[in-house]
Amino acid sequence: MDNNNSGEIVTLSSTDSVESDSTQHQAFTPQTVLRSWDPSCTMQIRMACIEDGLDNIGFRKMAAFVKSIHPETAIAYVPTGNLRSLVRTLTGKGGGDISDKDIRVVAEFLAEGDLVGLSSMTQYTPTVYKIIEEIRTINPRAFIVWGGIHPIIYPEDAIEHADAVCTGEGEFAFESFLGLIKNNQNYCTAPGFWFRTDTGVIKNTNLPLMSKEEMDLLPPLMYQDGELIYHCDKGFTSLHTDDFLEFTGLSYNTVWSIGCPLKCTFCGNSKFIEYDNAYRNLRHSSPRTVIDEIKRAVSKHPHISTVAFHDDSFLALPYEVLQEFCELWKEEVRIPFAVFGVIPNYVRDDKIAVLLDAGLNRVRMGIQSGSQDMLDFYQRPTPLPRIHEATKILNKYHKYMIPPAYDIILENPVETPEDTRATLDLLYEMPRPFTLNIYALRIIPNTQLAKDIEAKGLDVPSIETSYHSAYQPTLGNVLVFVLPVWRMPQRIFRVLRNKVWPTLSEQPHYSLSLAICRTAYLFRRAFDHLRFMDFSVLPGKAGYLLWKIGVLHFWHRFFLKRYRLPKKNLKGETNAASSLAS
Ligand code: B12
Ligand code: SF4
Repeated sequence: MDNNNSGEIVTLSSTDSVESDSTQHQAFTPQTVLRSWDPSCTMQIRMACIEDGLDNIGFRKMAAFVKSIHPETAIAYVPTGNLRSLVRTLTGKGGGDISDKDIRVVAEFLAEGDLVGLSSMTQYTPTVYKIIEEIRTINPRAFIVWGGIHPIIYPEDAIEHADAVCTGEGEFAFESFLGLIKNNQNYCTAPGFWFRTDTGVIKNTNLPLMSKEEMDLLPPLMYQDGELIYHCDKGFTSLHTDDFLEFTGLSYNTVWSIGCPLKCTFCGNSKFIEYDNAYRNLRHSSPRTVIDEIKRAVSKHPHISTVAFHDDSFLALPYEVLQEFCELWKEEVRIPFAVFGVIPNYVRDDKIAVLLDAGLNRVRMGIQSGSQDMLDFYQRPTPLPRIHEATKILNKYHKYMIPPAYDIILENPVETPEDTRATLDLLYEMPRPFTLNIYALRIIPNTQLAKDIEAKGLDVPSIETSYHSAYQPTLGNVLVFVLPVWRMPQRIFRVLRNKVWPTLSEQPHYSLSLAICRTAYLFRRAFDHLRFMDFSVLPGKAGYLLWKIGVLHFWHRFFLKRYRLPKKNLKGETNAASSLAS
């Protein structure tokens, strides 16, 4: 499609990449937007993130960028629930849904924009579909763009609802898209987007991945910079500090490095790498930039007492980069931080030591299964001996850290009895203390795992079904909850593990035992966080009050053991830190 300077639309040239698509939309065609938008008027952009929390890291990056290039942009968060709510966690309820009435109010707000930008993961797609539908009825001329993880992983689905979907990093793609609209050029040529037109879907390729230098130039993530938040039944209000306390407690959540060298079949990464193999390489802004981002957040919320890095493979960063980061951290930030997305293959003693010395207080590592066959099925090149080694390294520092959390996937229908039991064996032998992030297998549509499971003719719930609410009450699952809390005598364990069967097998159910053991496991986790006065998973005002009256500071200063790196390592030697000091 092309349009001339007067804003008239001409038909697509044969060189435009159009694939025929049966999808048609009655109310909208891109032409209507081009005609309706008068370049002498200021275009209003309204953006919203539909997810069950306030982390929204990619959206906040994107929103900050859009606002920087187009100040007439209103930004809102629409939490569908509270991912860290204590009640929801204890009752095993998922992220929550918002009512049709709420959807209408959200849509009314968004429909005031000429351009609407939505962002979400796959879990929230039913809500996003409804919001889009409502926007159409209120303002059929609004042009709706959908970005975030869902359109990246499953653009074929997202484009059936939105007018355009962003299939990769959003910043420069959107800049180019907006530039084309503002210059009355054919915006359907914007890279990194798919467009739905009357004649089919235009699929443009993504821009090259952002370089480190470009990352340094991006504005910092939106963080209480005039955004709005939607409260069910109450409507939109300005985002307030209390909202952060409610959703993220005393923590600040961010992502520094992007990319992961692996491509496990259940993970979105398999898709990112399919688009661009360069996604395997870690890219990150300079340590200076990320430290400044965190200092900015702390200057707004001095109560921030933990920073959680959700990078996919933080420990794959080179030692020298980590060291530079740690030196800045110790000088300028000086609060505990947590590293998630740890891959066993990259756990190195010296890296853990340098991070601990700077303030690391928690790690989360993916294990997924104790069966080599299952790891192979997930195409996860993290051999069991490497997993053992990683847990030992982490355990060496257990006095200085909240017990590490290991991700485990349960309920894979492909498992044999030996596979299910192998995971229990691994957990039984693992050095303690540790805790687990226990996931029942869910399928992210359009990933390799989705294809593998379909090819086997099996049925696994999709990602929209909560991970945490629907554990099968099998003996195997009960034991998974017991083992982080209690290492039972070996004889009892041997007897019990031999009675374990994969989820799909006919077997007795232990609903009450599962509920009791899960509650004990959750209490144990909460207790471990309280021991470290860590309020990153315990949202609400209690942590804030303790911070305010100085308890947190006192506790950290006088009760917690701090790891100190031996002096020779501080001078830049990269050998393993062997001696521990408190
Ligand atoms: C950080 C993170 C979290 C954090 C924060 C979540 C958040 N909303 O920021 C926490 C811990 C809360 C979390 C939880 C969950 N997560 Co998570 N998480 C991630 C992780 C590791 C990084 C996301 C990120 O920030 N990337 C960096 C940013 C820069 O990229 P981005 O988000 O894609 O944003 C860019 C573009 O999408 C685009 N963009 C974004 N919004 C918009 C809007 C418009 C209009 C446009 C044009 C463009 C655009 O521009 C952005 C900047 O370049 C990803 C894995 C990954 N590599 O992406 C998984 C991932 C997103 N999580 C996933 C899942 C499944 C979950 C959970 C459901 C369960 C779980 N396994 O932990 C929960 C759900 C909780 C919730 N609140 O919704 C899946 C999502 C799969 C899917 N199809 O939905 C992923 C992909 C991991 C995986 N298993 O594959 N997660
Ligand atoms: S290691 Fe983690 S982030 Fe990397 S592909 Fe596997 S699951 Fe995804």
